[in-house]
Amino acid sequence: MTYFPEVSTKIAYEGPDSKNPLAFRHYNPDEVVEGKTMRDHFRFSVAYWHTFRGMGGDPFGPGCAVRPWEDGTDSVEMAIKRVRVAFEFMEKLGTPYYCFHDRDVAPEGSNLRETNANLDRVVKVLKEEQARTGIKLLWGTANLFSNKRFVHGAATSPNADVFAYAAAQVKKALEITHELGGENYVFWGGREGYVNLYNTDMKRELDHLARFFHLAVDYKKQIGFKGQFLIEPKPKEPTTHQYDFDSAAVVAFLKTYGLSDHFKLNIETNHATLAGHTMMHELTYASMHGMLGSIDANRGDLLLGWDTDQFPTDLYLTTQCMLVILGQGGLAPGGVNFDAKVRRESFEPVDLFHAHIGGMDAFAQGLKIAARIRAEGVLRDVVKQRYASWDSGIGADIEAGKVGFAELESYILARGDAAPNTSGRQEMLENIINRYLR
Ligand code: XLS
Ligand code: NI
Ligand code: NI
Repeated sequence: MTYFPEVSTKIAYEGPDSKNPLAFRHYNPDEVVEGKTMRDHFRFSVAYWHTFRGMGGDPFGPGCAVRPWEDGTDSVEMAIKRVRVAFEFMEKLGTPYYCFHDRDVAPEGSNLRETNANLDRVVKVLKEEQARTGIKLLWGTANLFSNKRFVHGAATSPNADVFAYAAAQVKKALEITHELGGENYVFWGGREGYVNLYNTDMKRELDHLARFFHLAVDYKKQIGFKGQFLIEPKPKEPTTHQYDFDSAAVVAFLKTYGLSDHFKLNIETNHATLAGHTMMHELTYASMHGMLGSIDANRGDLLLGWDTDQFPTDLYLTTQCMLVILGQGGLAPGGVNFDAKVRRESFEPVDLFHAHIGGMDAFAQGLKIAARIRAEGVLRDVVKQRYASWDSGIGADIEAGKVGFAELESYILARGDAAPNTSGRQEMLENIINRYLR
């Protein structure tokens, strides 16, 4: 049985000159760049929710995706069939990883016990397909935002029962992620934030969120789960203000509550831009704290102000991502997860292939460009030169903590003024980047 007859064999690498739209032009899994294969650089992952559950609905109309395998039910049988579809797709595409929310893979029952039993039946099949194909779980997560019980949030709900429910749900999600050999576990705070401050005790909600994470850390230890915990920042949507606003807010939160040893960050492009940052900013901020764990690769639309989750195709973006990722020596055990969906207008199954191929190729090209920039040291030398005043003399003394305000005053009084500044050369640097962009 094949669910994707348009793609008869595995998508192959055909090189930059290929005109075959169902081939890779840059992603060559075995090609070694900076001492590592492309497969290991990216650890590409498919997002179960968008690719196998997304039907293209938007606020103005229902989805119109053609998915011939769907029977219109939300049964466990359908969920199991969908697992076979998913693994056929990923095998043909050649992505080594996937990610899911508990509720993407199995339907909810009428109570938690039934829901968990549904999940167990599907997890058995996921495990079977993982063993058959060698495809692995990059991360699992719990959907703590769709069900109406989470209307006011989960760990930050004003209702303590909802906190308890969320804890029970994450407990189970951790168990199945562990069972499936998941390499990470993600917390994205779907409705952990507020819509207005008139009805919100922000301090109490943040304390609860921290308590929730401490409980998760405890349970992780208890079951011997060794995967990396990740928090995925997002500034808003669905809430007006989401507590995990951006990298800086998450790092500060983790440090405030004594959690920073247990978490890293999963950074998503479209969330960065919603926060008014570039992806490069968010990655750099997390990385400089040793906390860049994984990325959700996508992009927003320049003209739309919401989380459109488009597939990444911009080479400036992927080059910048790879500069930061190479700069910290890689992402493992994290990876590059396509938290991205095909446009509503791209409704045929084969569009799922075109979308992922484009994203993988854009990242592969970004990797090759970033590696060339690094090999020639153009940016490194510029940065080093720009901060040269800190390498000796007064700069070195300040960094070493050897001087105070009084000594600095004497130093400047003796010189009369600060040494002249040098140009930032932004335009020259942009021109240099363009030289590599091919
Ligand atoms: C939504 C988030 C979500 C997380 C997983 O905006 O990106 O999909 O990645 O819960
Ligand atoms: Ni998102
Ligand atoms: Ni995401």
